[in-house]
Amino acid sequence: MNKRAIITSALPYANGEIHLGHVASTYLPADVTTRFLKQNGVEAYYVCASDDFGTPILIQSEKEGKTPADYVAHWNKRDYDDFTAFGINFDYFYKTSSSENIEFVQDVFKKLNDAGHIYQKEIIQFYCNNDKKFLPDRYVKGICPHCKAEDQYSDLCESCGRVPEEITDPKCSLCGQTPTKEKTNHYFFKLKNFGDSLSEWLEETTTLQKDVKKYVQNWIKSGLIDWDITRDIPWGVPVPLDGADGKVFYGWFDNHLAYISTALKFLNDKGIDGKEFWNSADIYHFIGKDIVYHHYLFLPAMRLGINKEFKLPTYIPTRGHLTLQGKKISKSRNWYIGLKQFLQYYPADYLRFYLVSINPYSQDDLNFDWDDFTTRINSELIGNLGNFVNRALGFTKKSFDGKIPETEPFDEKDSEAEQKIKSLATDVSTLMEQNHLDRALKKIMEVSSFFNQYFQHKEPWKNGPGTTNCVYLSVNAVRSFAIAIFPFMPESAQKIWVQLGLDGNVADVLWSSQSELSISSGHTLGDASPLFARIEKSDIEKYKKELGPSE
Ligand code: B3M
Ligand code: ZN
Repeated sequence: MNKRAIITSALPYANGEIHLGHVASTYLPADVTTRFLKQNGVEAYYVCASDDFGTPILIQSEKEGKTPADYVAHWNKRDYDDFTAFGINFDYFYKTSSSENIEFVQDVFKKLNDAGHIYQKEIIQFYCNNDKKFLPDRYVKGICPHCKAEDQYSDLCESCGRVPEEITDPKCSLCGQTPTKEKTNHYFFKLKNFGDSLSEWLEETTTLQKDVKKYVQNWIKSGLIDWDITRDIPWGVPVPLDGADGKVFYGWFDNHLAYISTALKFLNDKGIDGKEFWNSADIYHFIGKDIVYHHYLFLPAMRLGINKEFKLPTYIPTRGHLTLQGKKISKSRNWYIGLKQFLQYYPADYLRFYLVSINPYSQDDLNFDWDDFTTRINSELIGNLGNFVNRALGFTKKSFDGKIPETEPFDEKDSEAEQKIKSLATDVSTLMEQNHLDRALKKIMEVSSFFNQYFQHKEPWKNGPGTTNCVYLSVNAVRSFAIAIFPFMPESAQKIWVQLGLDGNVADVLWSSQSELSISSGHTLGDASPLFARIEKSDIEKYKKELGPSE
């Protein structure tokens, strides 16, 4: 394992609240991974930033009568607060509109320009005579020229995932009228130049997700197109060239560079050589499948274009979209659950447990379902893990006054239980290292289920032979689970830690130590308190009714 890592997740647009769809595919898997790496002694830093530029943000700030800077500052703070309440533990959360990022982006642009990867071209821009404005990106809808899907935005086809060069049958997405065309000068990045080097990089980077790689390779084979990287709007990183007055970079030119500029800012402020760290670390960019094109082509091509001055990604874990009760999430149709709202219903760990459980390391979509959520929390989290913790600790409290008794020679069942503890760290980390967070969590739950059966089989309440072994092994298993579940459910892990009467923070305990039986005879447990509370069906029915159009 590389002893250094930088982890990022797709930067949230500073343009609205974080909802369950956002956290499922990127922020939660990134947070779980970072916590796991830190437990393994890796110097890992999770950095993120709000994505502040772009046309939609400008328009929205105007609508609300705010300056764009004030508008994004509001969402930057709100998003950060919501993430924090959900246990997303960024080492640093910054913004793409930071002076450091602006300077960095301009610097990268100059280097690309000097290396001959940039050219100017007069282009025709859509203009809406009704709305009296240029219509970049999401302001034009039409038919995708690649896959012929209808009703697609001009900056990204949601059906085939490609960025259409020119959309067919364009319509203004604000008023529906057919726009006219106007001439303007734009700067282009020669993405076409990078076909071979991108292919090579994909080929040699064996840590990248196989299924995603395959179709990106196909895109390259079918021919890349150069990329228009400027816009005629007053909100963005200014193009640092004479004669480019009033032009700014397209948001997708500057936003992913904030992964680097934010990491540099954070590391340099800590007194670490940021660039040296970046280039010796494993680089993880967690994303959702809708931005594969940007992260597997634009981002690496730009780093290749500046001679790999900053290392290319080691991992780009890509996951599918979350649907809600089987339907596509939509804010306008009120078919979504805000993160903040959800956390008023249930603790963060319930949602973390559920979303990891249903989220494979693949691009398959996943579905949040209130009934499934209830079942998984009540019968798996509470019925299995919570039940075992309560039984093991509760019984020790009641029958041994909370003090771990002396053991006797182990019988076969005891030895099997001991072996489960000893192999837990490796069994789970193998899956974690392969990004199979869902399977890793499932593995822990399987071992917890084994211990429930073990406890049941031993019948310690009868106080027969082997009772003390059962107590000793069960309490040690509880300690192992606390360490193992920490990346997934940090709050509950710490609660268990305190109930075990152990000092300090479970966060600081080495991952491998979960395979030790380090709670010895004579140790006294802390105070017990209920870990989880069951979900009531009646509440769920209420929450279901809050979705959809309000009558
Ligand atoms: N702000 C959000 C998205 O398209 C976009 C991500 C930027 S990552 C550099 O999911
Ligand atoms: Zn398409």
